[in-house]
Amino acid sequence: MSDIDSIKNSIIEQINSADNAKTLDDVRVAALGKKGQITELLKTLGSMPLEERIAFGKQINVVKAELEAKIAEKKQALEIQLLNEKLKKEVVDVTLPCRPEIQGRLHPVSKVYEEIVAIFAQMGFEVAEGPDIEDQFHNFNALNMPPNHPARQMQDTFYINNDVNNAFDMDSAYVVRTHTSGVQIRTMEKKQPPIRIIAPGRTYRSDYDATHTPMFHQVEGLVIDKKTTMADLKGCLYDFMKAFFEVDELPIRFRPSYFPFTEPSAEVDIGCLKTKTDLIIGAGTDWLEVLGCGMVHPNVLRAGGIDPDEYQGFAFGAGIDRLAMLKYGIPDLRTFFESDVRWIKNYGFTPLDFSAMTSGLSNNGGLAR
Ligand code: 2U9
Repeated sequence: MSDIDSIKNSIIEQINSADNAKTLDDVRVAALGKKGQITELLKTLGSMPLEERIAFGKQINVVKAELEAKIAEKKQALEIQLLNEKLKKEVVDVTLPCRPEIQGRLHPVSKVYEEIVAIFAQMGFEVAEGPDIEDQFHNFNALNMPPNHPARQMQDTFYINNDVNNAFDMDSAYVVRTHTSGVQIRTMEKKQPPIRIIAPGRTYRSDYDATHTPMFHQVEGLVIDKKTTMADLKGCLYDFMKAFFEVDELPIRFRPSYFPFTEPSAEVDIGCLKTKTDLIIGAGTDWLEVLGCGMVHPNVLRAGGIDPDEYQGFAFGAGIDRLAMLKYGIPDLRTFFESDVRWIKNYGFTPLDFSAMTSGLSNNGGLAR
């Protein structure tokens, strides 16, 4: 066996027996580093006669490439071994029962979601759902928001770039829905009136402070029939508010407002008492904004395939998270989505006390806090 072969075999043996990344790297440096065995051999080439230099040079380079490949292979094997050991150590048995001191809690948003569904179900509404990723027709155009409408601007809406060539086209791009209104458009496309639905779900806008998070929850409602009027809208929302806030007498006022998808439009306030530390709903002389609503704009009915000369309807929208903050006295919206176990212990609900109109809506006795 030539000298170079025995050097190679000895290095391969060292590579094979290295059992961690540090030892392997030491072997690499000792063989291929600046003063490594193979590098030293290369240095002897200069003093050789030409023919011998060519042949020996070739031989060393082949050995060098072979050793580099062996080291890379071993490095990968060691990394996989390390990962497998880590995974084995960190394995979690998800079938184990929960420890009693960390019993699961229902998030206030889930609780309020259930309460809202229970109230509207009692009134004969169906729950409708739709995609979180919407096309611009269902999120904007059909809602009487033509291109260049301020609500479509970049700072509010998250646009999705799904072009394989990364060529972003603002006009054809999909969006993550800025409201659940696309669900109502899709319902109108599928079904002629009478329509009586609520559309609760996640919505997304580029905004972040104590009362805004980039993902939030909305519930919207839509009622369409031959003779649906603003009086029906007022009665429906009044009954909803009283049931939701669990008060028998509730001052409520409708303030004229503007939304592109409704005409006339209104914002709804409820009477309350604001003190330095408390908010009491249904008492006092202060007002609190809780909802937006109006009669569905004829252009919106038409976009959904419904004849505005035959049918009319009302719609409303509210923030579920905001309703949860008001009902359960939670001051900062950002804390809702931080997954802090202390927060959910404080503000969460026992999961088995489900919300129903027949058994007391919020099950206050079952409050986890
Ligand atoms: C269709 C027709 C009309 C839904 C409506 C509002 C008023 C409204 C806001 C409440 C708080 C959004 O989360 S929020 O910022 N919404 O004020 N929403 S009317 O109107 C529709 C929807 C769909 C087909």
